[in-house]
This record gives sequence, structure tokens and C-alpha cells, in this order.
Amino acid sequence: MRTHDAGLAGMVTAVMLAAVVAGEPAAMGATTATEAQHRPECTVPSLPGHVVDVTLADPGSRMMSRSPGPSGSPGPYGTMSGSPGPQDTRMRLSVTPATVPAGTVSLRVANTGALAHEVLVLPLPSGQTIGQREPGSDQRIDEADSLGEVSHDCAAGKGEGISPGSKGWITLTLRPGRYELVCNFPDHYARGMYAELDVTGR
Ligand SMILES: [Cu+2]
Repeated sequence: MRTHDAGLAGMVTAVMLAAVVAGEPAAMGATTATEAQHRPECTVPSLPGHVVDVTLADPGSRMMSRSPGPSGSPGPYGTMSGSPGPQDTRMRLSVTPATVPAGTVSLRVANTGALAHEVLVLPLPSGQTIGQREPGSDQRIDEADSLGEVSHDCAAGKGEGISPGSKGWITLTLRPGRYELVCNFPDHYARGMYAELDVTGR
């Protein structure tokens, strides 16, 4: 009897498994498997005000051009050819457009690099140019006067950093003036992750 029961139980289990597997392609199972292997593109919602595209790039960015998605440009370094060499550790933060009217401004940030990054918005004092801030012993600059931070994977505002291939965004109210957008992960500012955003009077 034990042998028979075990056999029956095994058959029942096998039938149940078959049913589950057969039902998966149209159900959640297939979606989950796809997500595990290839994270879907982050879709940025429609953002209010003047939208500024911020692109984050690092030496690993050329690796990200393996699958030119339908959602646009791979970024300034996405199609970089040639061999910059192993000593090339430059990183880039680019802003388009670099000038917007005062008021509601949304930053739409895309990380095309191979490392996590973030974007902070710092006022740029008159007489100072971008890239002049002195990193401290932690290789980070003073961010105490930051007006906003974009560092959340596929979401608005602050998080743990924007993962490679992901995006983030924020909406701010900016007065006329000059601003420096930076990535303040250790050493990223010194490697070139800063750009100017100018806000003009209306
Ligand atoms: Cu960075």
C-alpha cells in the first residue's frame, strides 16, 4: 500500500506541476522570469515645468550600448568608440538644455554608466565656476546647501543611488541664478561629474 500511495502522490504532484508550468507563460511566472534576467526599461512619468535631461556617464558607458533600446539616445559616451585605456577613469554629467527659465524645473536623470550615480543641485556662487569645489578626506564635496537630490531608482527624489541603466527625477522651483549639478559619490566629482545649469529670469 505504501508503494501505491507514494506512486499516486507522485503522479498527483506531477500533474499539478504540469498544470502550473502550462499556466505560466500567460501568467505572472513568465513576467517574473523576464524581470530577473532583464530589468525592464524605467518609464519616467510626464514631469511638470521645464524638463532638463541629465545624463550620467562613466568609463563603463560604452558597455551599455549593447542594446540600443527604443527609448532614445545612449548618452554622450554611449557610442564612444576606440580604446580610452585602462587609466581612463573620467566620468561625465551632462545637462540639456543648460539654460531654463525660472520657476518649475524638472530634472530627468538617466544613468548610462556601469556604476551607480546621483545628482545634487547646488547653488553656484557668483565668481565661482563648476568643478572648483574641494573634496574632503572622504572624497566628497560639501553638499549642505543642496536644493534637491535625485538618487532613487526609477522614482522621484532621494534614494541609495541610480543603478546603471536606470533613471530618476525630481521637480524643483528654481530662482534665477547659476547652479552646479554634481554627483557626490566618493571621487566622482573629482573625476568630472559636474555641470552648470543656468536659470534665467522670466
Ligand atoms: Cu557618480
